[in-house]
Amino acid sequence: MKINSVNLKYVVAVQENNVISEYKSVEEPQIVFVGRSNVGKSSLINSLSGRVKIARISNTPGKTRQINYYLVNNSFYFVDLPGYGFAKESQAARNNWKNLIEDYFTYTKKILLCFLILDIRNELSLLDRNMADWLDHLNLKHIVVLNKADKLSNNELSQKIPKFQTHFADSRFCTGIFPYSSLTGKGKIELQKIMDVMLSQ
Ligand SMILES: Nc1nc2c(ncn2[C@@H]2O[C@H](COP(=O)(O)OP(=O)(O)OP(=O)(O)O)[C@@H](O)[C@H]2O)c(=O)[nH]1
Ligand SMILES: [Mg+2]
Repeated sequence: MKINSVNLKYVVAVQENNVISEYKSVEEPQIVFVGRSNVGKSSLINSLSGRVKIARISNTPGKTRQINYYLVNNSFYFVDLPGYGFAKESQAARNNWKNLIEDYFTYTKKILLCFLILDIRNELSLLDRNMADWLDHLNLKHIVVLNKADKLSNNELSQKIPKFQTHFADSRFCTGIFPYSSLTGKGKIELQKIMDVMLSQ
């Protein structure tokens, strides 16, 4: 897939506990990026887009606290969801996150694919498990992206990847698990091919 243009088109945020419902009007097909805070969702969007700075990244976890819609090639959206499991967050903020995400999945009809992003160095957390189960429950195809693969040696990678494969072996809608590095571009060709297939269907 050749990406010619990527533009931030909509931002949906929580205000005073009420979710702005603009996303209900976003009808175009969407590829969604979900995962724990700081795993590299925004970096993955930048990497796949070939743009260094389209999605904001930061060393401070919890950077993306709203839903950002990036229009790609004027035809579909990359959707950057706020990360879960951000430790320094109030209960109210967590509830807002939950409402926002639940509404997103409830009202968005054309989700082509989800990228569930994990940090390959970490174990699968309960929150990751819940998210994966939820995607299965919603009948949403998802690809597990084991990001930050540049942080591990080849030997460590060959031990880690099968462990994650075991975790997702019973998942009905998980259609692939790929190591990735937004830093080196490892795995990019594989994910591009998957997106091409989804977009052509
Ligand atoms: N080494 C390495 N660092 C990465 C990679 N991807 C992201 N990072 C770093 O991880 C940190 C978090 O990246 P973000 O892309 O902001 O993560 P996020 O998941 O969007 O975070 P939130 O918006 O807070 O949920 C940044 O310091 C990135 O530079 C990667 O593949 N390799
Ligand atoms: Mg982010």
